[in-house]
Amino acid sequence: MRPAPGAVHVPGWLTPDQQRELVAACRGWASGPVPIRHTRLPRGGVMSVQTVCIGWHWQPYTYTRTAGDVNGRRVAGFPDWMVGLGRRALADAYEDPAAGDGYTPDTALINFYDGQAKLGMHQDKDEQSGDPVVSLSIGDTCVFRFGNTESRNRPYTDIELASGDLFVFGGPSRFAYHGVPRVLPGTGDPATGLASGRLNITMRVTGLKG
Ligand code: MD5
Ligand code: FE
Repeated sequence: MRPAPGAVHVPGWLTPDQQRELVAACRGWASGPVPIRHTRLPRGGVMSVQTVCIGWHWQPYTYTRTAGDVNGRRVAGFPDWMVGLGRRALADAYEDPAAGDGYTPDTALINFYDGQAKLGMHQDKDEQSGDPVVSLSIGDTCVFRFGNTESRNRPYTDIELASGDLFVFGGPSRFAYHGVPRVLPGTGDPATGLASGRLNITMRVTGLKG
């Protein structure tokens, strides 16, 4: 499904085994050198989503190698196997075996949503690269709001993202506004290892050096 140019939704892309392995890996990162936390916003707010980063540490609105807002430690490295997963995601989404060639994501934001968590409409523009974002969802289904590049307001399209779904945001959709207005509790399969809630992994290319 292609909701917009460059945006591709591939339902059920991850196998149950891959989902379980990703949940286990994310659990390790969540309790790794920089534990998962509710990100604080510069104006005093706190995000309802909990985030742990690998490769680079994101905080609004910058990427650093160390987590100055958590414990000052360096985040875990971005593993080669995840680069491979990102390349296969692009090849499958764009139905072009070469589409992932040269794609080298160097950070992932791993978001955990409990039943009440939401993500307001925003753009991802802290990266110095227009390379695609690869999004993987596991656990409870959510309503994902896919907007336009002009403003956080209408027109937008609400799409359900379920466990195992791949979404690639490339081309003109890379800088579209988007958000998660709600999670649908009880829709996930505990066999993934997530008893409740939603996990979303987004791989990105920061375009940063060092
Ligand atoms: C999520 N995460 O479901 C989403 C998936 C975030 C975030 O939004 O910033 O952590 S990533 C969705 C995304 C990325 C880049 C572009 C667009 C969507 N888009 O154009 O809609 O937790
Ligand atoms: Fe985003």
